[in-house]
Amino acid sequence: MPSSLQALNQWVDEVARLTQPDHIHWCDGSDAEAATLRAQMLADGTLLELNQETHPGCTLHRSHPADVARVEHLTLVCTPEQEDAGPNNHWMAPAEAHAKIDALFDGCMKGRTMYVIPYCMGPIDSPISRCGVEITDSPYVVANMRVMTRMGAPALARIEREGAAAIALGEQPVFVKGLHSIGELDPERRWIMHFPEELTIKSYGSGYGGNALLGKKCHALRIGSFQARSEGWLAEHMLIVGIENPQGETHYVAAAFPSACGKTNLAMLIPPEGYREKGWKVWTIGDDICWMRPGADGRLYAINPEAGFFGVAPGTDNSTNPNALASIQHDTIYTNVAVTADNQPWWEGLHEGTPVTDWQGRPYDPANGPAAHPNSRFTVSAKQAPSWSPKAEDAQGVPISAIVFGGRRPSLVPLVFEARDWAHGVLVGAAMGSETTAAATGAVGVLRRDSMAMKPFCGYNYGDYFAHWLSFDRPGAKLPKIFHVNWFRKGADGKFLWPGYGENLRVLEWIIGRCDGTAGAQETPIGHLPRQQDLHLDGVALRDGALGELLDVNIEGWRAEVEDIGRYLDTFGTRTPQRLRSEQQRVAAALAAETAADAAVAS
Ligand code: O2Y
Ligand code: MN
Repeated sequence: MPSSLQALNQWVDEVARLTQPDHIHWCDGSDAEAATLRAQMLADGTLLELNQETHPGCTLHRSHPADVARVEHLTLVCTPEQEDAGPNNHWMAPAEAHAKIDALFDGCMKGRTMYVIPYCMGPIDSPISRCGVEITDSPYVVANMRVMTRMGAPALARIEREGAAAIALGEQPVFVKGLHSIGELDPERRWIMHFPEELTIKSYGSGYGGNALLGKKCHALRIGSFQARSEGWLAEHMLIVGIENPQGETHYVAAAFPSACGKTNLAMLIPPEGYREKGWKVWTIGDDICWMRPGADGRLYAINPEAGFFGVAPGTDNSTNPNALASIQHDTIYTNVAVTADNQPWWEGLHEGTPVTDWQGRPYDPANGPAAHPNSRFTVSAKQAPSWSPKAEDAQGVPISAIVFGGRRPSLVPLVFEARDWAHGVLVGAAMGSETTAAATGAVGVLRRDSMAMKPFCGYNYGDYFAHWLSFDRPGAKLPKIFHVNWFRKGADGKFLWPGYGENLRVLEWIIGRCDGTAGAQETPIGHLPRQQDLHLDGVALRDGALGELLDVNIEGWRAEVEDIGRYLDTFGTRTPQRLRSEQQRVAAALAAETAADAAVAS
C-alpha cells in the first residue's frame, strides 16, 4: 500500500474508482520527480522552455483562454444550513453539490495520470501548520504545488504520524481532502466546491491558480478559516512583513488588502535611500496568507502557510518591486505572459521593447489587447526573494506587533489611523473595502466593502467571523494594535497624494512607533492619527497641502460613512455580534458630538 494510513489509501481508491485514471502516481516531491514531470510537460507542450541563458530553469504555461482567473460565481461553500455559509458565500446543499460534481468526475481521468500530492501548509515541523492531500490530473498543478507548499514525502510522513496519533485516541485522522480535475476546461462544466464540515474540496473544470492549486485559497483560507474558528486561531488574507530598525529590532506586521492593492509590493518593500543608509531593513515572511494563533505569552504568532509566491506579473517591474523581479529571474513558472523575440518573458511595463508573441501564443498585435494577460502570473519559491526572512521557517511563527487593514479609497479615508482598541479594530477591518475602478466592473467609484479582505475567502458566515475575531480579546491576551492605511487617496486634481511603494515605510515606522510607545498621535472620533510632526517626511516630495489632506478627518463625510457601515453590518442580520454594532454606534456618537461641538463654537 502506498501509505501506512488506511483512511488515505481508502480515499485514494475511492477517487480512482470514480475518476478511472490510467495510472496513479504518489508524489514524493523529489528533484528527480520534478525533472521527469518537467520533461514530460515540455514534450507535450503543457510547458514551453523560456530563454535558459537569461532565465535558467524558467518555463511558460499558457492556460485555456477561457480559464484565466478565479471564478467567484462558481465557487461554493456547502454547509448543511445556508445560514452558516452566510450572505458572503454562494451556497449549495452538500448532497446536491456532491451529486452534481461527482457526475462530472465520473470517468474524467480516463487516459490520464492521477497524481496524489501530500502537502503541508506551513513549516513542516510547526504546530500551527496543517496538512492536506490534493488529487489532480494536472502535472502543471503538481509543479506549482511543489513551489507553493511543502509537498511530498515529509508531508506524507506528518499526515501518517498525525493520523496514527488520532486513531490511537479513537479519533478520525484529520487532513484536508482536495479532489481536482481539469475536466474539459469548459466554463459550463466548472465548479469549485468546499465542504467545511468534511474538510473536503472538490474542483472541476479549471486548471488555473486559485481554482486548481487547492492548498492556496481553498485550503489555506476557505477551509482554513473554518478550521481556525473551531480551533481558536485565525486564517487570514494577509501579508506578513518584518521591519528591522537601525537598533536591530524587528517588528512583524500582518496586513490585509483586497486583491490588487499591492500586497506583494508591501511584503517586499525596499526602504527609501535615507532609511537604508540608517540601517532599516525589510524582511518578507509572506505575501498573501497568514495563520495566527495566541502563544503562551498572550501574543499572536504567525506563519505563512505557503512556501512560494503566485504573483501577478503586470505591475511587477524595477520601479514597483525590484525584489520580486530579482526573484523571478530563474526557476520560475510563468503563466500567460507574453514572450520577446529572444524568448524572454514579457509583460506591459516590464521594460521597453515589444513582445513577438502574446499570452495566447499569437503573433503580437496591439489590436488584440494587452500582450500579457492582466492576471498573468509567476510561481516562484519564496526563498528566491532577496528580502526572504529565514524566520519564515520558524516553527513557532513570528510575533505580530501590528495588524494593518487597507483599501483603495480615493477620498475621505486618511493615510493612516490607529484603532483605539481591539473591538474598534475589528470594526475597522469589517468596514474596509475599495472603490471600484473602471477596469474591474464598469462602475467607477462604487465602494465595495470587503471585510478583512476575506469576502471571496471566508469559509463561513461573516457575522460569525466577526464574532470569532472579537473573541480574541480576553484576559491575558496581548493583542497587536490595529491600524488602517490608505495609499490611494487622491487630490481634487485626481492625482494620488501619497507616493506609495518604498515611501510606505514612513507610515510603517509610525505604526511601529505606536506599538512601542515612541510615536505621538492625536485622538479623533475615528481613531488616533499622526500629527504632521509625528511622521518622518525628510526626503519625500509631497505637493503643497497634500499632507494636510492626507491627515484630514472630514466629520460630516465620516458620519455618512459610519451610517453606511451600520447598514452593511445589518446585511448579516442576527449573526452580526452586538459588540460590533455597539462599536459602530459608539463611533457614530463620537462623530455626532464633534458636529455638535463645532456648531456650538460657530454660534
Ligand atoms: O486568479 C487566481 O486564480 C489567482 S488569485 C490570487 C493569487 C495570489 C494571491 N492572491 C490572489 C487573490 O485573488 O487574492
Ligand atoms: Mn490574495
